[in-house]
Amino acid sequence: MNNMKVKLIIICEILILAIIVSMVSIPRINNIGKEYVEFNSTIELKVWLKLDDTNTLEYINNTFDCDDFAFAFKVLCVLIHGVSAFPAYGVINDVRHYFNVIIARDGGDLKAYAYEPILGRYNKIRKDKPITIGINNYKIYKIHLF
Ligand SMILES: [Ca+2]
Repeated sequence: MNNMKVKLIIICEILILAIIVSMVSIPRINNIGKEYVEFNSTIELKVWLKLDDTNTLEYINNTFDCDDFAFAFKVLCVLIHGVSAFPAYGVINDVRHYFNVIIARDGGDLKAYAYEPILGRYNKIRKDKPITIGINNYKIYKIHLF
């Protein structure tokens, strides 16, 4: 079986699993009218990210790479939790790298996290600081959210 067929089967399995999970637990979309839905707390976010196994998918260079991981993770977040996980890319030394931006409530504040679904690692995004994506610090001068 070629790699493309394996990828399609994995994606179909993820979607079926996400649909089944979403049928047994009602998505918590409680912010209708906003352009995003955040996690209710950073604790909830961290528990969910610990359970996420998107990083177990096989990375295939130029076929199933960073953008595919970011969009797959977005689908899982929307279907399973009813929350947003924006696929985003940062331009780093003229190279795009895709990751996810996730918003979580932290008391009365909102915090943004950069999630690297390839590695399953997250880091808080801090104003005027380089963004750490996975294990690398990037001085991203432009982020595009989808
Ligand atoms: Ca790709």
